[in-house]
Amino acid sequence: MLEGCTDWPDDFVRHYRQQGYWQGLPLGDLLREQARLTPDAEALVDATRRWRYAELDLHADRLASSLATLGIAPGERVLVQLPNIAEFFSLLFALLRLGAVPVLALPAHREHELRHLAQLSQAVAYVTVDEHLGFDYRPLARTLRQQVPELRHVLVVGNAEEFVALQACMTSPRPLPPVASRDVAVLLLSGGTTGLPKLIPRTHDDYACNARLAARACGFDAYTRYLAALPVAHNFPLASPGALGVFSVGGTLVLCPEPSPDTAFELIERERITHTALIPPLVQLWLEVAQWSDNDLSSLQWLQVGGARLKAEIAARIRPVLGCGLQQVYGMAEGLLCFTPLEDPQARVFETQGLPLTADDEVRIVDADDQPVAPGAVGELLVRGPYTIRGYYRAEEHNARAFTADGFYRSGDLVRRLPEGHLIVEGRSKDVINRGGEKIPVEDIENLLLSHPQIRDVALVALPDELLGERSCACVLVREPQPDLASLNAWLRERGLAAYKLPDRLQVFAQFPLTRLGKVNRKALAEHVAAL
Ligand code: OOB
Repeated sequence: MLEGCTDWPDDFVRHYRQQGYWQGLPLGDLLREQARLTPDAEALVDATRRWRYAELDLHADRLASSLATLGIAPGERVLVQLPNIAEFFSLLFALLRLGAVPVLALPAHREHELRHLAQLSQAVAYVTVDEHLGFDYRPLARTLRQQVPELRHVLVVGNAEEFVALQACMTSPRPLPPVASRDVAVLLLSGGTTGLPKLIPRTHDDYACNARLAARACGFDAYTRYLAALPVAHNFPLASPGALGVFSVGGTLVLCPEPSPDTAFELIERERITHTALIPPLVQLWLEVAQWSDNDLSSLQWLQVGGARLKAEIAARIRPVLGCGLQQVYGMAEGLLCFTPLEDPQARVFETQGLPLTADDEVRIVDADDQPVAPGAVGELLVRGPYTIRGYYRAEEHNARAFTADGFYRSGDLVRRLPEGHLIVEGRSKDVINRGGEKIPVEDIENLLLSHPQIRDVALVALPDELLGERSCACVLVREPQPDLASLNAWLRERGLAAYKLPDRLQVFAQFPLTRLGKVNRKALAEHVAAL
């Protein structure tokens, strides 16, 4: 296994294989197999292209050969920052076939995030796009290359300027050394941990299991036409079941460049979309617009919603307004996925976040002393299973806290379980703000703010919000002259922070309320600001 990753103990490996969770096939073969079975079926549609399975397969092979010729070797990491375009998938499968490991950054990430990811992963290459939604990624590539000299290659989709054009990497396919299914396939970004964002190593075996079984739980088949409205670098639209779930059954993936209802509704109508996935604030937006829209959304069968808690009142409006069923999804890039079963009664679907995907997802709900809570009581969810990691990448110290001695992942989510096993997410014990599904790592932003000359101390807290569920507020002790929110955010942008992490609000304090242990009392701070 890749150095810096934690493997499952042998008895678990045996069990997961015996039960058929791990099938011993590298993810690159998932596409190969589909291309063999249904070469002419439509695999992928984006703004300008329609690729059949055989074409996607060939594009991936050619790109894999070109990348090998460039000198990218098995096990090396490649930082990938691509929007929802066809090349995301030709590149993903190329890297998987090569045994090189993609590090999947989001299009919204900027210098602050990318530098950290490149350094942590010791990436040898960065792949991006010329422009997307009005942002030019090439200056970012230049800065990154200066700051991270280990980045030997920069490849750009579109007008590459001084960099290598990805579309020119098209040598004829040649045989590549085999890839082991037990090895790491991708490094995903964690949404929620203390300190700087962590990388999540997902193996071929476990990630294929994730996608294949999720596709089954969601009723995907060869007739499924899935709209990827969320950025496909995220685990939800990528593999839960998302794109990889679609490919595992020979369905069609339609890539939406951005999730606005205007763009998405056109595609739903034109492409006869059957399934899509959203985070809760987008559901509200879609519901608003759908009431006035002329688009025909009648092909839509299921809307999957996850990433943050969906309010029951909003859940109840989905069928009347959009005309499709709701499936709640509670998941995490670290592994565990829960889905409300398709046949569940409405009340259960509105009120719960579903059942764990497999019988071998071992869920424990514990109190502050790691003791099981009474049935039905709220506690922290700990989980272990065939597609839940045993450790973050190169994070030995953090892993000692984030995992129990017997290998359970501490999710930091507060949940309760109904007698039938459905989980309900009630809150959180980890230091993350969940801004409508987008996760803000509190400590990272606080450290950045502490380096501002006018800020003496800071606590970033979550405030309740109608639309997003939570918004961020920077509570600060300042030096004169006091900064205002606009100047502070301009300063954070200059440091290359992704826009969704910028504080929504700034509140200046003379002193912070403290807990009895002398720590900043974040709860009191948040309550104080919310009441202002
Ligand atoms: C998904 O993955 P991440 O890694 O961005 O974030 C995971 C965290 C969870 O630990 C939980 O705190 C929160 O997001 N979350 C939810 C939720 N789904 C995720 N909180 C309440 N209700 C839900 N339905 O967000 C993710 C990954 C795969 C599928 C779906 C979501």
